[in-house]
Amino acid sequence: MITSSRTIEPTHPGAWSGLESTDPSAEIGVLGVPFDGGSSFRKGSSFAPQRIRELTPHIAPATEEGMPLSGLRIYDYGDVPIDLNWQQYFSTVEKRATTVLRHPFSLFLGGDHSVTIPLTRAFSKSIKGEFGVVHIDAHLDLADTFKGHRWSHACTERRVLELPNIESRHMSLVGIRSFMEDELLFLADHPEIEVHTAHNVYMRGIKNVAYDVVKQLRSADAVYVTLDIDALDPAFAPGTGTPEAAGLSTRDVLELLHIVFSKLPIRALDIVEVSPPLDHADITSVAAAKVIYEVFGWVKRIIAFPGAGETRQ
Ligand SMILES: [Mn+2]
Repeated sequence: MITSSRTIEPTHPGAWSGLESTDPSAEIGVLGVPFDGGSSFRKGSSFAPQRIRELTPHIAPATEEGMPLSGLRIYDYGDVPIDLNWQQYFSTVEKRATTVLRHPFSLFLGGDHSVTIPLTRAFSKSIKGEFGVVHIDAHLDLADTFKGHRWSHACTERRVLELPNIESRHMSLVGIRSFMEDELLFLADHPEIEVHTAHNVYMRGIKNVAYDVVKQLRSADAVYVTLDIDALDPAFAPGTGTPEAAGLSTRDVLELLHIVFSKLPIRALDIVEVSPPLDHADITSVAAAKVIYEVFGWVKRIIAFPGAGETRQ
């Protein structure tokens, strides 16, 4: 007979599975940006940083292929407290993110997708040379304005393309399956922007798409990845404000990230639009957490301990 001493208590006490560190030289800096004032439809993403952190004591500190995450240190800066003056808030987010970006790798937890605007502004200033963006999303977020606003979550990548050290050919969008008319006009003027629709991913397979992304961004000096959880099919991520049917699987996103992390100089990731109040049984937060822990594994292998070896095919 096999007996188990396991209980429902967390088997890995402490946030981030016990990997949390107060050492400023920690490999990973984390910052929560609980702002959902840029959402155009259903809100609730302001609760995501808290919910994702709450889940982490229950997650084993290892990758899905069994590589222990021990030795990796995570410095959590907490959340940027909400300010009712959103312009002031975005400038505080940018300032805080600048500090976090001193770590070899930064993880930002939204919030809605508008938070990527101040985050990429900080990223743009923090790197030497040109940067590129991998935007994984159901939506392009390339509107110049949306419902009268330039800082809506539908305008994120238009604002990113206004930054001084990004060329539009260094933007790759994956999982897209929703288009607005002005976005289509913008894309017609900018054929160098790479769009991989969800249909394209389904037909060609995520591996081929991932290698196209690598090819597109290879000459960038640093890469920022932004993951809108609505890139996933609502079956995998129902808890989000603007769901779109017929999306990517969690597996697609993990395989895509695995390839781009191993081939491109990725220095930061944000995960946005997880909305715990709209979720069911934490499916969406758990998907976000899975992605985060695999990213931790890639950071350990690629940035923190490059000799740790490859465990995946
Ligand atoms: Mn989206």
